[in-house]
Amino acid sequence: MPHPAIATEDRQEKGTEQRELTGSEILLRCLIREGVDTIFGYPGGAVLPIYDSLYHEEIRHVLARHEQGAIHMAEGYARVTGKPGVVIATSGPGATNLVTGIANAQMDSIPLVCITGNVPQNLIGTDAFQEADITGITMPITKHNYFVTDVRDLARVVREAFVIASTGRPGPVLIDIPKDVSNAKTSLEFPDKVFIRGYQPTTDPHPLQVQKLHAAISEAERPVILAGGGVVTSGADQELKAFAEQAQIPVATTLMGIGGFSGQHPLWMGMPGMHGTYAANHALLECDLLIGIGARFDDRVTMGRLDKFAKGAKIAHIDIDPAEIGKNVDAYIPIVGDVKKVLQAALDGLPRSRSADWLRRIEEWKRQYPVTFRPSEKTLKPQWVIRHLYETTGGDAIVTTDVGQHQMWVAQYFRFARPRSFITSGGLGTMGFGFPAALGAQIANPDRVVICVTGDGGFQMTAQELAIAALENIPVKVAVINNRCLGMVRQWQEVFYQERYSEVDLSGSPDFVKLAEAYGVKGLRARTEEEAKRAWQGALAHPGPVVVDFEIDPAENVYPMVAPGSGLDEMIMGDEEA
Ligand SMILES: Cc1ncc(C[n+]2csc(CCOP(=O)(O)OP(=O)(O)O)c2C)c(N)n1
Repeated sequence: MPHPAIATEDRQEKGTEQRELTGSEILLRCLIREGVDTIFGYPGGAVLPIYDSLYHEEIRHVLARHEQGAIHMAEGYARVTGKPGVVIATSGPGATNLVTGIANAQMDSIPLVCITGNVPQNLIGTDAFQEADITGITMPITKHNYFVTDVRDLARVVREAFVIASTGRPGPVLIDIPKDVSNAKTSLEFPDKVFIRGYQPTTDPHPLQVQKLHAAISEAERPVILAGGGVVTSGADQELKAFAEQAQIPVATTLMGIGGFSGQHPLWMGMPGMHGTYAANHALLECDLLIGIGARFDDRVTMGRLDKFAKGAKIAHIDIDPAEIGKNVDAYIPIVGDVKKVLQAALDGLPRSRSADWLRRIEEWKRQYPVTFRPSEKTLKPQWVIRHLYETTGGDAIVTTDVGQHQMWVAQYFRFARPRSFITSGGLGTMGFGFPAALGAQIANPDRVVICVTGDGGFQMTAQELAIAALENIPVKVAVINNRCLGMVRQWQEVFYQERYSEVDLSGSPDFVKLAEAYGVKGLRARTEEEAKRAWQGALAHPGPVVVDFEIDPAENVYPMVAPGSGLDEMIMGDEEA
């Protein structure tokens, strides 16, 4: 079944508004018709007509302080709502400042519609002021992109962009609009359905493949589910729960899959891979059936050592994107389809696996080798901080992170019970993502607690967006896990480069409490557990945005750890966990 917005033949269904409008007016009418309530952006010469039209429209625009901030806000918004996030930037530097966010969205399958202005078409190719070939630049990092040459195409292009961004495997779509097109006039015709040649994502699974999956499950003694971001994206958490319970299969959730299966469920084994749990990694090593669901078997899970990965297992791979099947691992049972629909189909007649002994063994691993840390009287432990954030919110918060050690500690110690609650940069590993993503997530969910756990390095990449938190009173709670260094890089230099610490010292960073206050945001600091408890309580009680600077021991490392190039059987447990 195609998406309801995709026509099955070359026929467009049209709305009726016939008055002559400019390209920029058409653009905004189309965005409103798509249900867009918030645009994140930054103006400039090439988008002046669009911003002039915006002046007359009742649509919320968040004026970020950097285009990277704007696009990560749009990503945070999209990740928690499932709706495409919308960002606008001007030509040249405005457009190129979006590039990191676009690549991030492409890697993490985030639906985005990115609108850029460009110089008028008569200046294209002349190295005009603020000219950049943004469609060329973003060709490999967008799901699709458009350079609009005729205002009469604009309404159709916007409709197509939303359909492409949000259907199949979601992703970023860019629309580059030269200034002459946004100024040109035509009558507006809304196309309701669009025909996109070659784009008909397969959503329903082949029944024969589902039968094969049933047969494999009924024979399996050591089955494992590897649940990825596709479970969250397709809204299949309830189906996955029923599937795992009915077939009695333990579940590992990848970084992107966290929240797709409750971290409080007895069948949950935690995250696998480089900083994964002993139970999840050993289950992947020893399973006889591995069911990958909306997961892409990337190198942070397999360690690139496919020779050692699930060696004795049949692999079933469920994914909406046929290009993922067979990309990293050979699938014995490939199933192309929307994860939710595949699981719904598979639940009908789903057999129980013969996993009783296996589940007992996994329970034993979980009991014997939990993710743990040694408490300290002297220093504030980051793991303790994350566990405290978890306990004080009952796990019912949206948490965004940046990239580095703190990100892994959140993945390990915060037990997410709900999907769309853990918002992190998984594929691209984008420092600077966490804070603006939290602002976007909070804008979409004003009533939920939104926490940004960030590093002192990553926070400084997009901290200028504190202005937005203050101005719009967006009550995000920022927890800076401050180790005064680039912690994850420092850890690698300690473990793999014989403690040669090269350019990881972040001396010269601002006082984060004063930085927050300079923007009109509440700032608090904690160096001990007592101070941390008090500061965090104050942060949660405060109705507006807060930055809490948790000063931790710079020598703290993330364990367990698997060295790159090693197999999952070579886990470094760390002295605390050994
Ligand atoms: C934009 C960007 N530049 C560089 C890196 C490489 N990198 C990965 S983790 C890391 C250190 C992060 O330090 P910090 O933000 O303080 O977090 P911590 O690891 O200390 O928790 C760096 C530099 C990256 N992921 N993203």
